[in-house]
Amino acid sequence: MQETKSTFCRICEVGCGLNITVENNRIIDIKPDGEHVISKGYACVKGLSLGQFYQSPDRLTHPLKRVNGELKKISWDQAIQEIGDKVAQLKRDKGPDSIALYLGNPISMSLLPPMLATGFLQGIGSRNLFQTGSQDCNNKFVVTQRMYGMPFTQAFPDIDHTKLLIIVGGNPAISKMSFIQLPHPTQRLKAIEDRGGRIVVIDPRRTESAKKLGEHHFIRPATDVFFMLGFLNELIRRGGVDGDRISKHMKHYEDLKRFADPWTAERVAEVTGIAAEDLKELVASYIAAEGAAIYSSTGVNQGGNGVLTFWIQECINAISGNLDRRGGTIVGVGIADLPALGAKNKMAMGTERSRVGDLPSAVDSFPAAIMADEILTPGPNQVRALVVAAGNPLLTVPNGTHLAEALKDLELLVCTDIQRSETSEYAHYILPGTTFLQRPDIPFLFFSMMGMQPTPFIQYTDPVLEPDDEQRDELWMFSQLCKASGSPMFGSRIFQGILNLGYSLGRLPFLKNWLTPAQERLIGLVTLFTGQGTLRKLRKFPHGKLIAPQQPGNFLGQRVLTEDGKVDLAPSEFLELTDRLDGLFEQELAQADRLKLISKRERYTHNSWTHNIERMVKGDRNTNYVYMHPGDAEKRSLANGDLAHVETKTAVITLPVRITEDMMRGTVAVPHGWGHKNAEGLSVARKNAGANVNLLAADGPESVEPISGMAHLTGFIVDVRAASTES
Ligand SMILES: Nc1nc2c(c(=O)[nH]1)N[C@H]1C(S)=C(S)[C@@H](COP(=O)(O)OP(=O)(O)OC[C@H]3O[C@@H](n4cnc5c(=O)[nH]c(N)nc54)[C@H](O)[C@@H]3O)O[C@H]1N2
Ligand SMILES: Nc1nc2c(c(=O)[nH]1)N[C@H]1C(S)=C(S)[C@@H](COP(=O)(O)OP(=O)(O)OC[C@H]3O[C@@H](n4cnc5c(=O)[nH]c(N)nc54)[C@H](O)[C@@H]3O)O[C@H]1N2
Ligand code: SF4
Ligand SMILES: [Mo]
Repeated sequence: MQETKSTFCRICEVGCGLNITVENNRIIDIKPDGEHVISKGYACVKGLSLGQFYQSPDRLTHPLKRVNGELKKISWDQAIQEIGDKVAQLKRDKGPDSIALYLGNPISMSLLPPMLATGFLQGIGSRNLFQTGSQDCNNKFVVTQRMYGMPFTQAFPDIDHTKLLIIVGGNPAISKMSFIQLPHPTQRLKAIEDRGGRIVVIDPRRTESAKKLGEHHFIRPATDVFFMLGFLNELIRRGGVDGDRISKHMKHYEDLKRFADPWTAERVAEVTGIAAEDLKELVASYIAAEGAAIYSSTGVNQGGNGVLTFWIQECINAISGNLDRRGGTIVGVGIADLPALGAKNKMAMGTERSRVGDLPSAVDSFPAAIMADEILTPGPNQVRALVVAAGNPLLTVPNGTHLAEALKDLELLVCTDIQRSETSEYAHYILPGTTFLQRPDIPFLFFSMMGMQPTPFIQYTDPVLEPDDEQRDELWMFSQLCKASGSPMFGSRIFQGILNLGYSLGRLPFLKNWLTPAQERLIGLVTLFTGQGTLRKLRKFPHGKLIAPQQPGNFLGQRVLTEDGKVDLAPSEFLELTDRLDGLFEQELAQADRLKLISKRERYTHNSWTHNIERMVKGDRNTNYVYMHPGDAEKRSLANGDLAHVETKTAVITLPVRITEDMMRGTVAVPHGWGHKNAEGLSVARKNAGANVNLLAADGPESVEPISGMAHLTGFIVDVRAASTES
């Protein structure tokens, strides 16, 4: 019998409402949910094409073990026992840190799986957590930890009231944004202009967003820190600061002012490529606007200076009086006050140092860009086993060549995924997990718990599909791994004991429905304790339920979690980091005529994992390209469609060229997530391989950004030449 169920997509942060028609556990149709309280009938091609994923013969349905180089189906009992034994042996012989976890992006969009995976690592007692935050956003967490006292305190632009929004290094039209939950972002942002406001996009590419929304300024890649500095300098010069707010709620303003003093609009223009007059006009408009905000995203985060850039951005929003103001930026309140809870329990504030490179942890994890070194560098606590939970680091972290070498060296590599991947080609065991449509959920943690929602709502979804064959959910999988390795989840014997007992008794047919520990039950506890009611109540709102709107004016003086409750405008660690800026400025001037490479996200591909869906790689979408300006192409005798080598000290990749005026001169863009030619288990992606741009990026402790450990994935120097020419 056909049945249509309302749920929400969890591919990206938006979480669009979907109506999915199912028959015999198969998807018949996916439509946007017109009644959804925030997405209101909006969904993108990725969510709507999911049905094709479920038709693929490449889906994982059984645990696999590599035996003499071949993958063989094995039972769960065997997989759990063998992995558990190996983990226990390594923990005993080489210490808990010899076991590491890489937590990928896709399951992090769901509430429980990331907690359960880290609960497994915590149970073992290992510090070696790696996660995609060091590829996309850890700079933001470390900045707000120092400025506001907690990484989970994140301000977002008050989209529905702002008069001026400056978007730096984000492309809402394609990515649908990050650190703010905004379905149909272009429509929602367009409304700013319709109200007579202004949107300005700062990007080395004339992006889809720049074309649809407002004005655009090209910026030389990875010079955003100088743009922000020039902005700050001009803001102070023009007296665009709110002295009252500063003296009441902030500290170290004088240090900030002193530091900004030499960075005039004229000076920074030399490296950013944004004319001093344009910057001055923008600052004047920012000051004049009744509510303005600067927002930045991965184009800044991944550029090697994400900490300094985001810090200065936050200072601009704060000292101008726009932080915690209508039309400025808002620090939302989630269904739970995660920042306060986190501060009380010292969550994500760890100060561990990595074994290799002595780097600090950020939000309790180490940079994924040192994972290969942690595996390959001999000595006590060397990583010997890696569990990859919904990740494909081989394609998504810098220098996949080095990582491949490291993965080969591991004594144990376990990948849990929904299909095979480039990373799992090196795995000893591959475990079939569930997809988000097979799990119950509430909206993404950032939004439900950190309140980064312009229109707050709560929604509960039951699973839409049952697991197929031997697919298993993360609660079962990680609790079984914990049990088999003798390491209770979260290090709690009580919690593990309850899970064990539940699963054992749940085997008895008449108790099955009562005692099987289900993810639903845990989520039910979360909704109950956060005052959202029982799941039974929430099920009455299948399209979501609006909750109290976010308000400005309740953060400063009330929810700032630094010791004295004041916003720290100049944390000493950041001031120390500014020593590097003069050198960087000189370096920029010296390399002004070199090409820089930037990232580019595409409408049809999601990081590395949607390339096995036929529709996503149809026609000329069958590869990634090198996008370049006509002038840069001509100089290298490259015509549209020619093959070009793109080269750094780390590697050379070869791709067809696309010539476009949308690129800033001196900049080339290559989409990431490609390079599937060795993916045995991905029949479609393999034929539409493209090349892995991250082979060009450097890894290792020297290559990551200080403090945040962010990988440097955009804005680095490359050489491009026709593939027909020899080097
Ligand atoms: N279709 C699609 N959507 C996605 C994803 C996907 O892979 N595909 N990924 C999802 C994920 S995991 C995330 S984290 C979000 C990210 O969401 P966004 O941060 O919005 O990501 P991008 O679309 O890559 O936008 C980054 C922009 O930065 C620009 N840029 C690159 N280098 C620089 C620089 O040095 N300075 C400046 N000012 N700009 C620069 C790029 O040209 C690009 O326009 O997107 C999510 N949404
Ligand atoms: N050059 C460059 N590199 C980048 C970026 C960039 O902009 N430029 N962006 C970075 C960003 S923002 C991110 S977030 C990272 C992403 O990095 P990763 O998380 O490592 O990679 P993904 O491609 O998102 O997906 C990882 C795997 O998860 C699997 N998967 C999907 N859904 C599920 C599920 O429900 N359960 C399980 N078990 N597995 C599932 C997929 O099949 C895939 O194999 O990449 C980063 N890398
Ligand atoms: S915008 Fe994001 S959440 Fe919405 S359908 Fe597309 S991928 Fe899914
Ligand atoms: Mo991301």
